[in-house]
Amino acid sequence: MTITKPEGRAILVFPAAESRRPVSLDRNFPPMGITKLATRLKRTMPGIEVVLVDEAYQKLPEIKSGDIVGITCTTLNSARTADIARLAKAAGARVVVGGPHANHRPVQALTEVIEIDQVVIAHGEEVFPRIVRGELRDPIIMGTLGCRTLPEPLPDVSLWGNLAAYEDVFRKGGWAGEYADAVFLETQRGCTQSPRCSYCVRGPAGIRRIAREEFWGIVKEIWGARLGGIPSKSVPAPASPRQGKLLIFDFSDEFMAMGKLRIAHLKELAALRPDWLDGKVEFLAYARPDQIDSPEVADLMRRVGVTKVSLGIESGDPGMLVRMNRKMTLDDHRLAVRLLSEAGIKIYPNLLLGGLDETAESMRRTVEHFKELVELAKGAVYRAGARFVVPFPGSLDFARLLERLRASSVRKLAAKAERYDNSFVMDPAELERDYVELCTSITVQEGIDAHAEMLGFARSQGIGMSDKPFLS
Ligand code: B12
Ligand code: SF4
Repeated sequence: MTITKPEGRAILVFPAAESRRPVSLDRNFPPMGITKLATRLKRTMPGIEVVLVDEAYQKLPEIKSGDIVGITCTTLNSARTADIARLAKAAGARVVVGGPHANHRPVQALTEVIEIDQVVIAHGEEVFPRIVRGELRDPIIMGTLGCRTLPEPLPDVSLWGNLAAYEDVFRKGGWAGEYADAVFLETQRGCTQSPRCSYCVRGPAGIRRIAREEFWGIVKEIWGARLGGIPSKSVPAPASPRQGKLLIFDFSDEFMAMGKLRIAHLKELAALRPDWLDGKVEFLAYARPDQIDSPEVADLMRRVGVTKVSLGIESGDPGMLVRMNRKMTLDDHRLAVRLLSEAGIKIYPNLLLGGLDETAESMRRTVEHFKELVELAKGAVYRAGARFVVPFPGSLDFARLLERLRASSVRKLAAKAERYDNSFVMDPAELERDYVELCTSITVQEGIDAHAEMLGFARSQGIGMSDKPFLS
């Protein structure tokens, strides 16, 4: 393989989210997508200068002619992505955009923001070095969808320098009382059930997971670097030594891609787990309730070290669950909550307000279902979330919104469907509001009231909950 050095630097940016309402910008670990891209680039082209920028904490450096600027675009930062692209192009840089929003708007990105040179769909690790070297020149480039193992399972976080800004967020946040440190780990990419939930933008992305034989070695390296005093090339040590437990947030769509084979996968993982990790490392994983369907699954998760589960409940109304394409029942929710609680795993139920054709009655059933689950969990619910649906482009709910706009007899609304369909830069708060107005029978105020009732109940039970129901 020939390694040619491009003229300038590779500047990889996670842009600031722009929204009228506050969103959870606080991260106690750097954005993983651009960290993985930078890792692969450095490993493929060691001579290249890579600059990583997380606009939540760092300023964009002065961009120069010959630089290549790579941007992760989510719907929340699409406006800022366009601004950075313009700035970069004016300075003479090449502009490449990827990420969840760009994945679903490649043509719109190139048409609306002519300063964007290339858009990458799906995972970028394999294609990005080739783009930097000028080998891939098409405006739309297909990244990798699936193959067996996850690329860069342990990315080089040291490329960020020290993690002081993130450590500060951790110190001020809620986890600091319970853990000495918290880091992010992606154990798997893609959803074993996609296309499934109507609000999701992730599939189809193929399934890639950390090779099981590598899993505990990676966990050991992270723990060693952060708390064990064992230097690592990839994970920087904290600014000052700490003592206590490490929380690993597995932000994957599903912990180690359990899918139908979850018992076999978990057994294998549990069998390989080194005993010395006891009391040192815990995992927070995401799960669908219908996957926690036997005491064996819950016990195995606990044995592997999962102590907290973020559980997608979404609605307490059977009809809403069908419209959200959840393919599960209220009894599945109840069983999962009972099994997790019995296995000693804490639960974070997530709920959604304002799904397709939500009514005041269906929302009431969600409020009651939430209360019922908290009682069933017998103290195991430690936090909860409830927010309005945002129909992000790429989701079934976005397509439904366009359908309703087009079917409207109001000409202005039909024109709005065209605008949404053709736009790259979008205002998520406007999408959220339009969805409530056109796709539900509730008002925003009714959603706020339902949230307030859940919040009051959560507080009375000592359960943490965000005080707002808005994402954007
Ligand atoms: C972890 C996570 C977070 C963490 C971030 C922690 C961290 N330190 O990274 C936290 C909790 C902070 C967070 C916050 C939010 N998140 Co979030 N988050 C995720 C999650 C679960 C994983 C993201 C991730 O790192 N994936 C793994 C990496 C490797 O993949 P990636 O980022 O997509 O990058 C790859 C490709 O996209 C591509 N790529 C990306 N950028 C670029 C750039 C170039 C140049 C190239 C070539 C390729 C490329 O290559 C990368 C490597 O393969 C995703 C869902 C998911 N499974 O992806 C949601 C997701 C990204 N989040 C989402 C949302 C909505 C939010 C919040 C608004 C939530 C909130 N309540 O406020 C905030 C907003 C944050 C912001 N500033 O935009 C949505 C975005 C939807 C959209 N259309 O924009 C997602 C898709 C989940 C969902 N379906 O709703 N999030
Ligand atoms: S929300 Fe989760 S279960 Fe649903 S399709 Fe997306 S990743 Fe899969």
